[in-house]
Formats: sequence, structure tokens, C-alpha cells
Amino acid sequence: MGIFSSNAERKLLETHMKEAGRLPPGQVATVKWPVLHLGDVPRFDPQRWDLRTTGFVRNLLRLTWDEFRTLPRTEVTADLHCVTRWSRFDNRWEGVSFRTLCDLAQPLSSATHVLVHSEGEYTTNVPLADLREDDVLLADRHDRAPLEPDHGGPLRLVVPKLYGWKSAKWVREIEFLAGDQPGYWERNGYHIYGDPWREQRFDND
Ligand SMILES: Nc1nc2c(c(=O)[nH]1)N[C@H]1C(S)=C(S)[C@@H](COP(=O)(O)O)O[C@H]1N2
Ligand SMILES: [Mo]
Repeated sequence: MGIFSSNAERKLLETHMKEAGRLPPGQVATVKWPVLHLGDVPRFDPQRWDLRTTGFVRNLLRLTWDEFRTLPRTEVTADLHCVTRWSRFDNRWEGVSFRTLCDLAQPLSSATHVLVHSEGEYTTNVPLADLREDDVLLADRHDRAPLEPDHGGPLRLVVPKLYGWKSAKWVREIEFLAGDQPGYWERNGYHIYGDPWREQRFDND
């Protein structure tokens, strides 16, 4: 932090990111990492945890934690933009590329979208094509440390190009859909797609 107060440092980062074209419209930069979710942080039991693929898919997988940890790994450095207007830059994620999971599960040709189910009630929908992009992953590490439970540990989805509500924490099920279906926030007024660069915050934006 040096000679800067933390707000001066934050402001400097914000100006820099704006000039670099990395601050979407209507967003402010944050250096800290806010915790944002509904309900309680689920308890992780590695003996009972699983990740399932369901719906319009050839292979109905059920991966245990140990099995998940043997999958080929990837790392992505990406920005996180929350619809409540904070952006956190250069998050270094590690985990398994969503594409790797798709290759194992083999969605049917009729599958166009995915409904991601978290532990508890939370769901969110994303088009399958967007999930197959290079920078989408199921992350179990952040900034070289195991992902904190508050931030979605043991496993969360990361979809950098969409607002943060699409990056579901505590993921347990990947449901392949033949057609789009709104998730939790999408049923409650948030935009069906959620592109921060087009400020797709709410469903009439
Ligand atoms: N399961 C679950 N995942 C969730 C949420 C939630 O309420 N439940 N909130 C989302 C929202 S709105 C954002 S901005 C990000 C925030 O991630 P963070 O708490 O790690 O900053 O998580 C997303 N994933
Ligand atoms: Mo958010």
C-alpha cells in the first residue's frame, strides 16, 4: 500500500483499468474481495461431495472429489464483474476447464444451454457455447490457494465474460438443457444473459 491510502490505491487501479479498456460501464474497481451470496456457506464433506452431469447428455456422470481432482487442469487469470457494480481484476483461477467436463459428459446435439446447480437452491443458466470458451473453468483454487468456502470452495464455476452471478459457487450439478431456462436471479429480474460490457443487468436492459 506504501504512501497511498487504500482508497487512493483503489482509485489509481480504477483509472488504470478504465484506460486499459477493462472496466465495464457503470462499474467501480475493488482491491478487496467482497463475499456475495444468498443463504449459508455449505459445509464441505469430501467423502460425500459429488459433481453430476444431468439432462441432455450422453454420459450421466457422478464424479467424487477424488475423481474430480484427477482431471487435467488449467489456469486462467480473469476479471470478475458483479452486477452490484464492483469489479475485481486479475483473479488467478485454477481448476478444470469446462470443456474438459463437456468432453467427458458429451452433451447431446440438442443441448443448447446449461443450468448450473449449486449446493442449496441457487441455479444460473448459461448458453453452452459460452461455457465452451477457453477461459471458462470449474475452479478449486484462487490466487495460488485453495478456494475459500466463502468464495465457493470447494468448487465454483467461473465465467469471466458474464456478470458474477453466472459464476455459481459450490457447484454440484451441471444440467444440460434443450433450450434456455432461467436460473434463480434470472427468474427474479436479472438479465437472461448478463453481459457486463452491454450493461445487461436487469431483464429490460
Ligand atoms: N451458489 C451461489 N453462487 C453465487 C452467488 C450465490 O448467491 N449463490 N452469488 C453470485 C454473485 S451475485 C456474485 S457477484 C459472485 C460473487 O462471488 P464472490 O462472493 O466470490 O465474490 O458469486 C455468484 N455465485
Ligand atoms: Mo453479483
